[in-house]
Amino acid sequence: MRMSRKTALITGITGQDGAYLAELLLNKGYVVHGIKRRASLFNTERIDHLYQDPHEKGRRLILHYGDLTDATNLIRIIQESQPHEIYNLAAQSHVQVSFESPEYTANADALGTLRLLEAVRILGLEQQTRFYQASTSELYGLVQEVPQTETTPFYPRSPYACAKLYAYWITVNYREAYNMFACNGILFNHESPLRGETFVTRKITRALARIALGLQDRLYLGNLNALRDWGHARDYVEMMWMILQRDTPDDYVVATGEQHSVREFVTLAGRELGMEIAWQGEGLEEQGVVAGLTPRRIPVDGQEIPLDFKGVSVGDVVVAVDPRYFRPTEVETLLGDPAKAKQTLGWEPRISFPELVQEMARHDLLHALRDETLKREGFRICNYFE
Ligand code: NDP
Ligand code: GDR
Repeated sequence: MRMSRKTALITGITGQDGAYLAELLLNKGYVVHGIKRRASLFNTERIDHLYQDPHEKGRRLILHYGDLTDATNLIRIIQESQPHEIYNLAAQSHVQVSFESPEYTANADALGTLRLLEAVRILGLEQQTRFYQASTSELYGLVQEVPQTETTPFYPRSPYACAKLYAYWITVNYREAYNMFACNGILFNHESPLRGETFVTRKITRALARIALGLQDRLYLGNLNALRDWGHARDYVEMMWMILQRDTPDDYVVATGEQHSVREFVTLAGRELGMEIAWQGEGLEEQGVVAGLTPRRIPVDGQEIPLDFKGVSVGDVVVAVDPRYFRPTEVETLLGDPAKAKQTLGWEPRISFPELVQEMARHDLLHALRDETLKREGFRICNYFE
């Protein structure tokens, strides 16, 4: 008997989570449809390894141009793909940027979710299509309870969080009003080598790797005291899938239950790259100073990258505070309690905080080495006809 394949539609497939989720679902045998935005440059780098030529027969990854701000386009894509599962990961996901583009953020993150849910309803797919909404620990904002659970009251602190609050409740509302299998995953921060370069973890590993190879002098950061519950995106996308495989729809906190400061992240990432960073001064004057360097070879992807610290010395200030990265209203501390996800879904994060930092630091070291080699060696086009 021929088993029919499950079909999923991922909005935000070109983002960090979209890339990991697409890979996971393809490995599970799904046909995966993804929505990508039209851009003036290629924007599919994170999923290029999964790409299948449109001329290939039986291809299981199909990309559609689309945008969460365009309802007719969403209706057409859902009609064409007839998904069993929709994962709504698309969003203007940068908290600080949302203060600069609040209306766009509300349009994409809040109304975009409504447009998808309405599209499902307009097409009469309420009982066929399951819906996952990428909700966020930013909903807790000014935290009312520690640790945060599914019942902790929300107190959003940014236009991003306010938009996501609407998306959270409209998902619950469509579940209750139309009996849809619609769920929220309230995910705490999750990172990886695929993380966008302007989120703090990736900004740190990328900058420290470049400092270690003499490509950059200093890393400027905002609030070093911010505390986050950081997990690995690869672990978290598995939870998204598990949430939609249950018999009944529900909302779940996904977190590690462990908290670290931005400063601790810097210290650990520095250590991974052979740089001991000591902290001195306070507030705006606080600085991260190189207190020790350990030249060594770091194994990355089967290669050994030599670290001889030609461009950096003990005593150099490599981290400084720049108030431009402060937010008008900050989320100082987040710590999740994933007990419900663990008990109900049997979920356990597999990748520890030190392992996450190590993977990101090593990945960015490889990238920095590529840039450094190009800078040192230059690029010459050979004349094959000589
Ligand atoms: P990214 O910023 O890496 O990816 C966002 C994706 O959304 C990209 O594919 C982006 O496209 C796409 N996108 C943005 N605006 C639109 C739009 N108007 N129409 C269609 N697509 C759009 O985010 P993450 O992968 O980290 O996060 C995935 C989701 O989970 C987001 O909704 C985020 O808010 C939420 N979330 C993330 C957490 C985290 O720690 N990573 C924690 C909790 C929630 P393009 O590539 O073209 O920019
Ligand atoms: P966050 O992630 O706002 O939690 O949202 P981000 O990495 O941007 O900030 C985390 C904390 O670090 C502080 N910080 C800095 N942040 C950035 N980006 N750049 C800096 O230079 C810097 N210095 C200090 C921030 O103030 C903050 O306290 C992420 C996004 O993925 C959201 O989409 C998601 O919903 C939440 O995580 C959970």
